[in-house]
Amino acid sequence: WNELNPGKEYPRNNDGTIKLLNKHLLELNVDILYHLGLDTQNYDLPAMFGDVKFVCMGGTKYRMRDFAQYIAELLDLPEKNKKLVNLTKHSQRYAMYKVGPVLSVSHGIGVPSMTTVLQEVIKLLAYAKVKDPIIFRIGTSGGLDIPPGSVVVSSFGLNGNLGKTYDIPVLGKTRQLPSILDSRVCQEVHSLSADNDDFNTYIGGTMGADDFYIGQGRLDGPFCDYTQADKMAFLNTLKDLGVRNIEMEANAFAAYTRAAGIRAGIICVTFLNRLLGDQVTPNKTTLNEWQKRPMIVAGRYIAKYFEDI
Ligand code: R2B
Ligand code: URA
Repeated sequence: WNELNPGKEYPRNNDGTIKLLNKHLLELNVDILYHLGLDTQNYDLPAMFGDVKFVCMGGTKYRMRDFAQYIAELLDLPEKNKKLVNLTKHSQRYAMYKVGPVLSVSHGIGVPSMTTVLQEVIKLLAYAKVKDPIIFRIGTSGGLDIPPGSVVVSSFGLNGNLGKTYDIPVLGKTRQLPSILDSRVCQEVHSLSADNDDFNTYIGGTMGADDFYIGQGRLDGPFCDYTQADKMAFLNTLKDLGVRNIEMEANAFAAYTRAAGIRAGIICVTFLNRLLGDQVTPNKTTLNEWQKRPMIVAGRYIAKYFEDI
């Protein structure tokens, strides 16, 4: 009973809308989505967001604005010639842009920041009566034994204790939620990698660490009491478990989207090969160029979806 959603894998209503597994919400006259700067009383959420099909989340506000702009051009949407509006602007913590059927949302660094806005996005999708949405995380990471600039499509999430769960204390006891991602979405995204891309796209597990330095086995943080050999042993253990990259949200993102019954995928570029070092050395131009790769890969999936229907 550790799971928030112990029963069906996808708790959906018959029409594909999201069923929120929380009966307390029925007692609220108005639900305030505090970090999104929206609520169920002053906003017509079905009118504003009912046509959403994809939500893409990523760390920074600027990257998610760029992504929205990229999608507007890719899908040839009317928004491509308009100035994009940050829909969360009253709340200031995050940014959210809507271009046609795609929502582009920033989530900050790390699990608590990401899960806070993700949970409000899940409620938003439910209140807006969005049908069968798919959520992607497009992000950055450190790779394991693959060339920097490669893209990884995650097949599962792993926590810092090498478990395939997101562990969260609830009322004084730790719950363990399985970090499972939709394997069809993962395969489909990967299948869209193109022969003429100037980067490779891999499928593999993704470790979500609770820290950038010791939490990812780095030697270059302000604290470190282990050796280079200890670090290498750890990274090689990860590799043997099928982990291809390390970032800071994957296990919780996988766990919460699954608990909500929403199909999800994680697409990250790698900025370095962690078997060769810890510092992120490429220059800004290179990193900016590489950050577009998860956008390109997610964009292909989204464009194909609308071509096929
Ligand atoms: C990847 O990059 C960020 C840290 O630099 C973090 O949000 C993540 O998962
Ligand atoms: N983001 C991370 O969390 N780790 C890296 O090594 C690079 C980007």
